[in-house]
Amino acid sequence: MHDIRKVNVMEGILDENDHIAKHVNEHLSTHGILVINEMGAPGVGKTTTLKNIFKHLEGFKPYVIEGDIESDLDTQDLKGMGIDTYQINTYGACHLDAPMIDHTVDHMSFDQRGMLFIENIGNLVCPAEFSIGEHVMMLISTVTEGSDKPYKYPLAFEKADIIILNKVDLVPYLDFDEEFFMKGVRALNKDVPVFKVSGKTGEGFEAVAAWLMERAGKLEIKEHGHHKHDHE
Ligand SMILES: Nc1nc2c(ncn2[C@@H]2O[C@H](COP(=O)(O)OP(=O)(O)OP(=O)(O)O)[C@@H](O)[C@H]2O)c(=O)[nH]1
Ligand SMILES: [Mg+2]
Repeated sequence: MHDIRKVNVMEGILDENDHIAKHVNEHLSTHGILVINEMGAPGVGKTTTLKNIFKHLEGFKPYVIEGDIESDLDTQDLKGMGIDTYQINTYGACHLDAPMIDHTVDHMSFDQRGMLFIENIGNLVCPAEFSIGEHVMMLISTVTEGSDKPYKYPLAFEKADIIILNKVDLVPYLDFDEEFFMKGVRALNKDVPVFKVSGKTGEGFEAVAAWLMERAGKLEIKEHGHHKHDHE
């Protein structure tokens, strides 16, 4: 009995979250903003990835929401580079949710078409369960975490629209098995693009930025065609 009630409550929370996520998605779509939910374990290079992508964005202004349990270190870092960045602190919660994003977006002004990058809480489990209004779920994985991660943490890999495999500069020092990694990814997500990059050398990010710009370009065309409900 207790178990059944628990499930129902959880479903209610997810329904309410998805409802607000849809609202956020529609609101930002009409402003010509592509929303990217960036996920990955602590220290995989989420902030480093953003900085590297920004170097290659042309015609799209980057906006950032930083999610952290505590501190605003990443926000200060990005603000120092002149990036429009807003901080959310969850003080314990292991993921961002749609109401948090909805509330934060209300305080932001989107004066140019662009991309809103939301760096989720460093965690490979909880963020994958909650939509926050994104058009694109971007998962950061690394060669340092080991090649078995798709098998152990499948949901994030299954839901990803794009996977970044970071820290490839460290491959010579590790025993990362790329074939095993890719086999795990493909079993969950047949067509997801996987980009190999290094936040240290900057290699690979031009292609990531190009992929995002193409995706954002499609959003704009759709807007002009009056298809506001972009939920690919
Ligand atoms: N060698 C190497 N180090 C990297 C690479 N990318 C990031 N790092 C380092 O990894 C550490 C963590 O990078 P961050 O970008 O802060 O990672 P994060 O995922 O944003 O971390 P949290 O926000 O704390 O979860 C930093 O010391 C980076 O310099 C890479 O491609 N190669
Ligand atoms: Mg970070």
